[in-house]
Amino acid sequence: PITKYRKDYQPSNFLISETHLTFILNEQETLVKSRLLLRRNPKADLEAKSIQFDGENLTLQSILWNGEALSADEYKVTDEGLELTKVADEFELVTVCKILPQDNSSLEGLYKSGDKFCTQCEAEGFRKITYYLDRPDVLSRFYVRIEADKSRYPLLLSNGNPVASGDMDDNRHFVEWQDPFLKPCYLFALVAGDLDLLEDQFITKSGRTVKLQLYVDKGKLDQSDFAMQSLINAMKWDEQRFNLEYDLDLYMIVAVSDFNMGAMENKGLNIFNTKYVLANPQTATDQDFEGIESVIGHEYFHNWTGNRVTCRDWFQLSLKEGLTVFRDQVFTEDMRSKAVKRIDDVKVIRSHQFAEDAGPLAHPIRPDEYIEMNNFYTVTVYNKGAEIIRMIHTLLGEQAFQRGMALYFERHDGQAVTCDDFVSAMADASDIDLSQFKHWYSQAGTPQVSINYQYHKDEGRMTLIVKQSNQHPSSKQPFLIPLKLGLVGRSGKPQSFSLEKQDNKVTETLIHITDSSQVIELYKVDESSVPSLFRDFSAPVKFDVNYTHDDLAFLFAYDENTFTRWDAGQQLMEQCIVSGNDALMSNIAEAFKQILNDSTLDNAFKARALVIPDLKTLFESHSSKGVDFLIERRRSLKDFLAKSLEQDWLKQYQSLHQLSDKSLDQDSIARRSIKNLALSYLVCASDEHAELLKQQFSQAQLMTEEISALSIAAHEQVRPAQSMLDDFYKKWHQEPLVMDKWLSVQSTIDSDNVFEVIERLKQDPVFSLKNPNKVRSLYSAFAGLNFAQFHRKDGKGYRLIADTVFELDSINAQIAANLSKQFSGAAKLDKQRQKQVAAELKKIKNKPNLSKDVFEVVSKTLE
Ligand code: B3K
Ligand code: ZN
Repeated sequence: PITKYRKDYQPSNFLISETHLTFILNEQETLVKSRLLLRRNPKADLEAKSIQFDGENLTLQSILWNGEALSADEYKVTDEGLELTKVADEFELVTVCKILPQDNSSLEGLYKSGDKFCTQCEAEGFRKITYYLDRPDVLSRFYVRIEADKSRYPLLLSNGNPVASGDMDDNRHFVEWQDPFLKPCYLFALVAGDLDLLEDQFITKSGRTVKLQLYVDKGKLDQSDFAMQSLINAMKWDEQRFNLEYDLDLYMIVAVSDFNMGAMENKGLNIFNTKYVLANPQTATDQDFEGIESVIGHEYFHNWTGNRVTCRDWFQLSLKEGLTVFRDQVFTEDMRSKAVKRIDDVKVIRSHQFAEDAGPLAHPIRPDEYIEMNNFYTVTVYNKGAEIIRMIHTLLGEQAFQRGMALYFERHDGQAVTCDDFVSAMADASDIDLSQFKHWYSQAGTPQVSINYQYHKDEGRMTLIVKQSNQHPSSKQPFLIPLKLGLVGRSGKPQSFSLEKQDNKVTETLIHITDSSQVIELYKVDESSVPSLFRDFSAPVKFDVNYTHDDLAFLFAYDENTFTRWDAGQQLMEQCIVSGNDALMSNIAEAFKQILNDSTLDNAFKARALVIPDLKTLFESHSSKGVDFLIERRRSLKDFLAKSLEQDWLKQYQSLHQLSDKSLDQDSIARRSIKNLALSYLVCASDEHAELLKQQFSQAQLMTEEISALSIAAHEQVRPAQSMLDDFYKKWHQEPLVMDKWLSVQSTIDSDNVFEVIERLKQDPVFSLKNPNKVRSLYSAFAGLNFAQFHRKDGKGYRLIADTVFELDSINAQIAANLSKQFSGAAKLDKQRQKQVAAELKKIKNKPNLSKDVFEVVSKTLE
C-alpha cells in the first residue's frame, strides 16, 4: 500500500467543467455513462501530456474522445484507474462503465441497502462509480439522468433540482437532475427506490420557500416527525446565530439501514443512517433524540461549512469537520443545556480522543500522511478539531468569531481551501495573532499542563506556576493555550481578583499560556481561595493541579462553573480509585449525598456528577496501575456508594419515578436520567430492588424507561434479566434499531459467558455482519464498553475481536478497520496482554488480500 503525503499536494492539471452522468439501473448490473468536459487548469502544468483518472472495480465498455474512438496506445486501464495519453486544452471524454451495486458490500460507491439503490462517495468512493478526477479540489457542474424500472423504483433522486422526467419502454422511467452549484464528486448522491415521504417547508429569512422532504422505508412515517422538526430548527438556528441561509429550493433526506457512518451531507440530498432519523418515544431513548437533532444539524450545517466552501485535499478534512462539529455542538448547547452538553463533549475527548492521541494512530487534526483516507475520520479530526475551533471562539469572542466566519465565506465561497485559509480569516477579522495557535493544526499529542498554586495571605496574592509539555514527537513547540479561570473563596462564593496590582477586580479571566513555563500572579485576593481552572474545559489538555482532596471536595461542592465543578468530582473519584485510599470513599459518599439532596441543582447535572469515571477514561490516564487493579477498585467504589447511600438512592428513585410523564422536554429528560442512575445504584446495592426493575420494565411506555431497566437488570446480573431480554426480543424483533440496543446490552455484560452469548447472537436472524449498525452493536460495543471481558487475562476477548476483523475485512474493509482500532491501546497494557494482542494482530496482518484499510491500522499498531 502507498502512503500519501500532505507535502506532495499539486493542483490538478485538468479541470472538469461539466459532468453528465446517465445511470441505467438494473437488477444484475448498472451501466454508468459519463460525459466529461475537460479543460486545462490555468494554475497547473500547462504542458501536461496525460491524465490519470481514478477508477476502481469498473468494467470499461466503451470510450470516446471528442466523439471519436481512441487507439489502444492512447489510453490504459489499470487497477487504480484510467490513464489517458491523448489530451487537448479542451476536450470531451465519454465512457460507459459497468458496475455491480448488488455485490457491493463495502457500502461505498453505488450499492444496495434493502431494495433501494444509494450512494456513499466521501472520501474516495466516487471512483467506484465511474472514471473521474476523484479529489475534492475538482469542482464541476453535475447533470444526472437516472433510468430504472418504474414499479420497483418509482423514486429516482439526485442532487439539486429535478428538471425532467418521463416514461420509457418496458415499464421503465427516467428523471433528470441538475445541481446549480459547483461541487466535488464526493458530494454526489443518487437514490432509487420506493419510499414513504414526509414533506414540510421552511421559509428562509429572505423569504424563499424551501421544500423539505424526508424519505423513509415504507411504514416508518410514525418515526419521522422528530427528524423533520430538527431540520427546521437547524435551519432557523443557522440563520440566527451564523447568518447562513439555505441556497436551493429543495432539501432531501433519505434514511437507509446499511450505512458505514452516521450520515452524509451530499448537496441537497443527505443520506442518513436510519439510526439518526427514525425515532418515536416508544422506540428511541432521550439520548437517541439528542443524537438525531445533532446529526441532522451537523449535515445541514455542512451546506456552508463543507459544501459551499470545501476542502482542497483530504488532509484538510478538519476544515469542514472540526468546524461543523463545533457548530453542531453549539446548536445543541443553544437548544438544550449548555453546561451539560459541555460535560458530555468533554467526556468524549477524555475517553476516546486522549487515547487516540497517546497511541500508535496519533495524528495532528490536519494529518500529514495516510494510506487509506477513511481511517482518518477520527475523534481527533472531528472532536479535537472542534475543540480547536472552540479555542479560536474563546480567544476571539462571539462577535469577532462571527466576523471571521463572514470573512471566510466572503473570500472562499465556491472554493476548495485549507485550514490555513480559515485561520487567516479569523486572524484578519480580529486583532488576534494566531501564528503560535496554528501549532494545534500541525502537532499531535495531548499537552500536559501542570499547575502549582500558592496563596500568599499577607499580600493577598495568588501565584500560579504553569508548565506545559507534550510527549508526542511532533510537538516540539509550545502551544497557545487559553486558560479560563476563577477563584472560589473559602465561603464558597466567587472570590474576585485583579491581574495587575492597580487593576479593577474581576471574578473570571482568560489567560493566554504561551510558554513552556509561565508564572501568573493574581492580586487583591482577600480570602484564601481555591483556583477553578480550565473552566468550560477551555483547552483540550490534560491538567494536574496541586489540589488537596479537600480542595477537590470543596470545588465539587461550590464551584459556580458547572464544568469545573463536575470535573472536581471526577478527579476526586479518580484519586480514590488509583490511590487505593479507602478513606476517601466516605468523603465521596458525603459529597454525593449533598448533591443528591440539593433541590436547587439541575437533575441533568446531578446525573453526570454522580457517575464514576468509566474504565476507558481511567485507563487512559492510569494505565500503569494495570487493568485488573482499576476494574477491581472501580467496582468497590461503586459498591460502596451504592450500599452506603442505599436509602438516598431509594428516596430519589421513588420521588422521581413517574411513568406517566412522557414529555421529551429538558426537565423530564433530566429527571429520567438521575432516576435511572439511582436505580442502577440501588440494584447494585441489593437484589431486593430487582422488583422495581421488573415493574419499570413491564409498565414502561418510553424506550428510555424500558431499556434503562433492561440494561441495569442485565449488567447487574439479577435473576429476572433473562426473561426480560426474551420479552424485549418478542416485543421488538421487527424493529432493527431497537434490536441494536438489545444486542449491545448483552455484549456489554461483564460475565464469563458473554462469549457464548455473542456467538449465539451472531447466529440470530436479527444479526448480520453486512450491516454496520449490527457490527457496532455487537462487537464494537463489546470491545469498547465491556472493558473487563475484552481485556480478559486469557486473551479470549482479543481473539473474538481479531477473528471478527478477519472475517469482516473481505465484506466491509472500512468497518473492519474501525473495529481493529480497538487494539490501539495495546502499548499501555501489561506485557502478557501486549503479547496476546500482538499475536492476534499478526494473524490479521497475514491474511491474504488484506485491505489497505485494515493493513494501515494493524501495521501502525504493531510498530
Ligand atoms: N462527511 C461524512 C463522513 C464521511 C465518512 C467517510 N468515511 C459525514 C459527516 O461528517 O458529516
Ligand atoms: Zn461532518
